Amino acid sequence: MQRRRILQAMAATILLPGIGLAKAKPVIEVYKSATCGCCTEWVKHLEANGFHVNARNVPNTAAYRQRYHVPDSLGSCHTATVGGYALEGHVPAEDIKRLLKEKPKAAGLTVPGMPMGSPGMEVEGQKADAYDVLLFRKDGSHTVYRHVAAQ
Ligand SMILES: [Cu+2]
Repeated sequence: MQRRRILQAMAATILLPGIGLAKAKPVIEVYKSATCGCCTEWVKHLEANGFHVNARNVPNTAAYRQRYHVPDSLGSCHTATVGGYALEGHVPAEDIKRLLKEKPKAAGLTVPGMPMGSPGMEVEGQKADAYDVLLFRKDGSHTVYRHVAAQ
């Protein structure tokens, strides 16, 4: 009986902080132009996957790429930040969750350009292109974080 009570107490201390974390959804700050429709669709994708999003319309998105060390060659339509990382373009929510869990040494994730079929870039009746989610560093180097196959 004694042993069981200790185990219950341990379970409570292990589980309770976890419940607290699950409630506090990570906030993603998004910088986009006012006319960007696919940016808004990406924001909806994030919210549907449990993120809180603060989207701001800015006159010059390039300034945010520069601020958050996104190489020009890896740029897309919007820049965002979460948990000290930058997110460029139509990065899928599942990769953001993995990023926040694994916390790699990097500046952030980017999906360069605007691949057809990436979150926010879905077009009815259009096939999804293959694309890479890239992990990039402040020095401009990058590696493939995940390859997404064509569909
Ligand atoms: Cu876009």
